[in-house]
Amino acid sequence: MTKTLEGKLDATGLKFGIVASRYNNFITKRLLEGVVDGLSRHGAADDNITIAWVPGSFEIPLACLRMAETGDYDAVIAVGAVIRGATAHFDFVAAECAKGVARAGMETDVPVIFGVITAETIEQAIERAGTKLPNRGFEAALSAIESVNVLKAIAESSS
Ligand code: INI
Repeated sequence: MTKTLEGKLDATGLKFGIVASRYNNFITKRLLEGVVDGLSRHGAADDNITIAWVPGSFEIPLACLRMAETGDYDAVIAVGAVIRGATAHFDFVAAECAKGVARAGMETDVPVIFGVITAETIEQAIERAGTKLPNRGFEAALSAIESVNVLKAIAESSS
C-alpha cells in the first residue's frame, strides 16, 4: 500500500529564525513583512519569531548557519534581494548565497529556506516582493512550515 507523507501548514508552537539582508532594503523589508505575515497567519506566535539583520546577501549563509546551530529554531528563513542591474558581481553574490543557504541546512539538519530574490532588474524584484507576483517572503514562510512538518512526518513514520 502506498504511503504518502506531507507537511501540514500549521506553525503552532514552532520557532523560526529569519536572516534578513539590509542591501536593497526597500525590497527586503517587504519580503520580511511577507515572511512574518505567512508565519503568523499559520499559527506562529510573535515570541517564536527572531530576526537577525546582515549587511548583504553574501553574509546571509553564515548567519543562517549560526542560527540553525543554536538548536533554538525549527526552521531558518533567508531573506534577501540580489539585483543584476545593481551589481557587477551579481553572479558571485547570488551563487554564494544560494550555495551557503543550502549548506547551512544540510550541515545542521534544520530546514533553511531560500527566500532570496534574484532578479534581472529592479522592476522584477519589486514584482516578486508582492506587487504583480505573490510576495516571495510569504511563500518562503509556507515552505518553512511545510518543510518542518514533513520532516517530522518522515521521522515519525520510520519504524
Ligand atoms: N547584496 C545584496 O544583497 N544584493 C545585491 O544586489 C548586492 N549588490 O548589488 O552588490 C549585494 N552586495 C553586497 C554583498 O552582499 C555583500 O554585503 C558585500 O559584498 C560585502 O561582503
